[in-house]
Amino acid sequence: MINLKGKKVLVYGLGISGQSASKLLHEKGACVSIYDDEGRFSNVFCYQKNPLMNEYDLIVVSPGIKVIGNQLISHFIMNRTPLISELDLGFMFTKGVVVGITGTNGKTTVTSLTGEIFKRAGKKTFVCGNIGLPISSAALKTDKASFSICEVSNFQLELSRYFNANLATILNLAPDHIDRHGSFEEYVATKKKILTGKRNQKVVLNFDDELVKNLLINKKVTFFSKKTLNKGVFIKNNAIYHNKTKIISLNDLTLFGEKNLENVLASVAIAVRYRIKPNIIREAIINFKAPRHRLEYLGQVNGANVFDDSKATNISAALSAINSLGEKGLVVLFGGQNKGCNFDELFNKNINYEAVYCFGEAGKEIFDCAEKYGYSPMLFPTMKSASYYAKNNAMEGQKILLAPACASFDEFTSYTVRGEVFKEIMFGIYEKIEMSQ
Ligand code: UMA
Repeated sequence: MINLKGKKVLVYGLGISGQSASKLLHEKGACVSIYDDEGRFSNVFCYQKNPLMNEYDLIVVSPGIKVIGNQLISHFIMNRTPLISELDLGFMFTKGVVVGITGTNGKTTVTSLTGEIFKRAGKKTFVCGNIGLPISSAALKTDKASFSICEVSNFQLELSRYFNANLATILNLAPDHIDRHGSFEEYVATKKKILTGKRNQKVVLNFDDELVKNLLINKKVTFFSKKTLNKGVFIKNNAIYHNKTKIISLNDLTLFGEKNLENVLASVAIAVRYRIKPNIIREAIINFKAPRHRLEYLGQVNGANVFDDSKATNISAALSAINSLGEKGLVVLFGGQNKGCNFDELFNKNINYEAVYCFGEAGKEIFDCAEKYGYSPMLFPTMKSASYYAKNNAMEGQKILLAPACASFDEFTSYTVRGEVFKEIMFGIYEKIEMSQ
């Protein structure tokens, strides 16, 4: 743990992470300055109008700030001022066990479910990180007996040097956030930082993901798999097993789809590493309610079933939603802001989509790609217009799926808002809001 008393620390970026970091630093006696490129905090007394003019002992960087090409960060690197991520700061002051969960898809579900299992086992549990509660906020509440179940994003790992979770897991790896990292290789290298290689780190990896499976040769790895393995956490006789012990029958799972099966396996693999009893794990899984906007079943419109997977912000997540639902009667809504991904994979698998609606900033690119593979897509300026069209043309037997394969920021402030608006359009509420404004 570092001594921050009297140290001059600049917090860069004042979203929820920066604010939590500032509070923690203040409580630890640091002399805190803040800076945000948007300048909207310029009235706060410790705001620095021009941080380039000052010297600092430490810079704490918020996850949303892209390191490459950032003038301020380059300046501090040149000056040899230590830079750490908010994740590092929070970790340094977290007591007890830290479980770090990363991967391209499923992080939030695994973090929530694992948290529920640990809580049910009577452990003092903090569910934190990218899921919404910054680790800096949870840190000072932890003690030796605590378990911090922390969702870790590649953004948080980018500048991280000290985060060393007692248990680390990478759930899966597929192209995502290429716009931020420059290449898939760089993205994978960033994710891999969660596996510090320290001797006592427990590691949980996905045996079914070739890239993840081969990341580490470590005796302490626990693998999880949808196939039957000799040991680890796996499926046998229509049930989830840990080695020879049956944990739960697949018939008792309440989460929907193949991807969620992987998520449950991952949470079980984490729980068994801390010797949580099978009946506790089982009860937690049965009582778990899936986080919103992840292949969430919304209901029926004109006999069509409607699903919201607004969280599917990359190709692999969208494909996994499609695989879970099956192609019969599938009407898909793709679009938003491209994160540097190539859309071919959505169309080169011969999936028999009933209709493809493309929208937003990346709409034309997706539309062209779909046409290239012989589909007859339709192009809409926004998700809202595509959703209205899907609703007005909904028919019995269809499955209308919002799985955009893109970020939401061209039209919305987050994937959550996108999902809410989709639901509101599909079920009428949004029309009322618009009309009354
Ligand atoms: N800012 C700058 N300069 C920049 C970029 C941003 O000054 O170049 C400022 C903005 O003006 C704003 C602040 O930074 O005032 C925003 O900070 P931030 O983007 O780091 O966001 P936070 O509010 O701190 O939220 C972050 C995560 N957001 C991102 O990583 C973009 C949240 O994940 C996370 O829940 C939260 O910390 C708590 O840990 C969101 C996310 O989209 C949900 N994550 C990505 C994902 O899941 O794919 C990685």
